[in-house]
Amino acid sequence: MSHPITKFHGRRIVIGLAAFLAIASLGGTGFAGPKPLKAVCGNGVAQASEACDGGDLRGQTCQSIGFDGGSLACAANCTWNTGGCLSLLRFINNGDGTLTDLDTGLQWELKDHEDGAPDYWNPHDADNTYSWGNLPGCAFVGCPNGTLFTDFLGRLNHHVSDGTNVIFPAFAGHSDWRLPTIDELATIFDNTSIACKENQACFPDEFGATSKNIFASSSTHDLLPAGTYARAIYFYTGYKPAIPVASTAFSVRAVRTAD
Ligand SMILES: [Ca+2]
Ligand SMILES: [Ca+2]
Repeated sequence: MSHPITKFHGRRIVIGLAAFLAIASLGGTGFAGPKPLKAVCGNGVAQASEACDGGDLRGQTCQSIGFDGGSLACAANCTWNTGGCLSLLRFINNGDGTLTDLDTGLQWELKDHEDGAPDYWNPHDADNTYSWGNLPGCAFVGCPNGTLFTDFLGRLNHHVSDGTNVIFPAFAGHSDWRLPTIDELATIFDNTSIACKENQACFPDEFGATSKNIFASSSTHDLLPAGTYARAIYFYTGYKPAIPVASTAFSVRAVRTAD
């Protein structure tokens, strides 16, 4: 006949062993060594192939993954949300009324005083328009004697020196400003810019104040008589018309090759 207390103790031992085996079979005790955790998107911990999870960005920022700056976030599917990151830098504003395009190495003139009223004392006034050439007095058909050259570029490149010291520096310290070729001008037509969508001035947003009309290039068209039509771009559509060089309707944005 068994003792009641001994019998009670035996049951406790059996129940405890069963519980141990049940837990061990779930792999949760660690007795068999750590097992890799299955990645669960949404648990706030970036695991395995998850780029991120919730607030766990793995220590990354917009800049560390190649953007200029801004706020990096994590999307619901544990991939980067770069909507708050700043786009990659293309233009540098030089702080002297110009900006430099790192893609092309061209330095562009910025415009100002966009108010519908031209001011020819200020060659940077966005509302000014000029003629290209073939005006009376030309030594050859289609010569560049329009106000683009004699007034606009003349003012930008005006430079005074006593032979040793610069008395009057040209615009932004350079006297090699020129009209862009048609291909150079086309590199800054940007129909994805906010300005283009809002008011059809299809320059990159970094360019700010501007006309949206016919911009002259230094290139002439092959329409005859040769040299009497300039190649130009309508900056509200991107269309490239041939405009008689004697027209006074040309807007202009000067360019030079950056140092
Ligand atoms: Ca996770
Ligand atoms: Ca103006």
